[in-house]
Amino acid sequence: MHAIAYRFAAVFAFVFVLSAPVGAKECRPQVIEGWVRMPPGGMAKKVPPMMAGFGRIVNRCATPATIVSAGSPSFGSVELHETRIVDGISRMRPVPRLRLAPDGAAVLKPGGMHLMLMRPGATLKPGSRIVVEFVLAGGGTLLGEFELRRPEL
Ligand SMILES: [Cu+2]
Repeated sequence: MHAIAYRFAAVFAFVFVLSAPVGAKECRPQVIEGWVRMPPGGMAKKVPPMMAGFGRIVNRCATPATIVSAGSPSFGSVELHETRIVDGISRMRPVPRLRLAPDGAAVLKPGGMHLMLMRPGATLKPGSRIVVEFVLAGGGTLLGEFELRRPEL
């Protein structure tokens, strides 16, 4: 009798643990296919002052979300930038707010919008997984994972 009761209790607790965080958590956008471009020449000699991050930020929620800042334990600072051609010259400018419509997505790609990752830590190497935390308007956060890759990949 006791053994069966314990087993039911264990199964119930397990299901509760699995389902509780999902039910309690608000819907948040997700980062998919995140990667960071390692500068040409690698980092054998010297850590470069900055790197660019790419991927997609997908909002599968029923409500819009706005990213207002970003940070990473692997970098001194992180900003969202966009690249634009002005008078034939490629220029970058910060994107202070990135709004994601319901079922919308932002594409970060070379030559377009990107994450500017400044002052990298010395331990980064190809294959490193970089965690970036995005802060949403209203105070929520979301975590994205970015893989450090060589430029030719
Ligand atoms: Cu930039």
